Amino acid sequence: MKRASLAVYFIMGTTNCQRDPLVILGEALQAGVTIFQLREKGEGALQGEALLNFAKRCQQLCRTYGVPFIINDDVALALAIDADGVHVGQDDSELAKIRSQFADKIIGVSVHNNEEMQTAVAGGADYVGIGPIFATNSKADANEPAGVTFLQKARASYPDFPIVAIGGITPERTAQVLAAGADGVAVISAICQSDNIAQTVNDFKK
Ligand code: TZP
Ligand code: MG
Repeated sequence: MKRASLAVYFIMGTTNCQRDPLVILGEALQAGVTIFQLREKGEGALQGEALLNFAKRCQQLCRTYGVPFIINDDVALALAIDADGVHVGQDDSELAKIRSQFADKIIGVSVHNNEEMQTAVAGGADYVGIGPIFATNSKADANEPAGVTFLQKARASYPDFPIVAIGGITPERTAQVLAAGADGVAVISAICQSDNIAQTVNDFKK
C-alpha cells in the first residue's frame, strides 16, 4: 500500500459518536481523511443486520470519495461486503489465515514491540499500527501510553514499511509523531468529537 494513504486515518464506530455517525463520516471524508476504519465496539454497538447495513452505508460513502474502507476485527463482515481490508490486533485471527482470505486486500496489524512487528511484516501485513502513543479514552483495554520510543525503533528497523501511530493523537501532537517516524496518525476522538471536522482534519494535514 502507499504510505501516503495512512496520512489521516480516521477510525470510528457508532459508540464513538455524539452526532449521526454517517454525517460525521461524510464530513471527515469531505475534509480529506485518507483512509477509514469501521471499529464497532463497546456497549450499544450495532450487531447482525444493523451492523451489516451500517457497514454498507459507510462503505458506500468511502467509495464516493475514493477512500479505502477497512473493517476492524470482523473478518467475516469484511469478506461478506468485500471491504478494502481488515485491521486486526494481537488477539484476533491468525495473520496467515487472513492473508489467504484477503489475497490482494489491505491488512493492518496492531503491534507493540519488535517481535510483534517482525511477525506482522513476515506474515504479510500491509501496514502496522503502533500505540497507544498517548493516553486514550477510546479503547477500554488499551495498554499504558507508550510514547514514541517504540515507534522510533520500529522506523529505524523498517525504513520503508508503512506505519501509522495511534492513541490520543491531536493536531497539536501530530508533528512529534510524524518526526518519530509515523507515516500518519490514526484518530478516533479528535475527529469524532470535533465541533468543526473540516478544520480539525485540515489541522492534521498541516
Ligand atoms: N488502539 C490503540 S489506542 C486506540 C486504539 C483503537 C484508540 C484511539 O482513539 P483516540 O480517541 O484517537 O485516542
Ligand atoms: Mg482487535
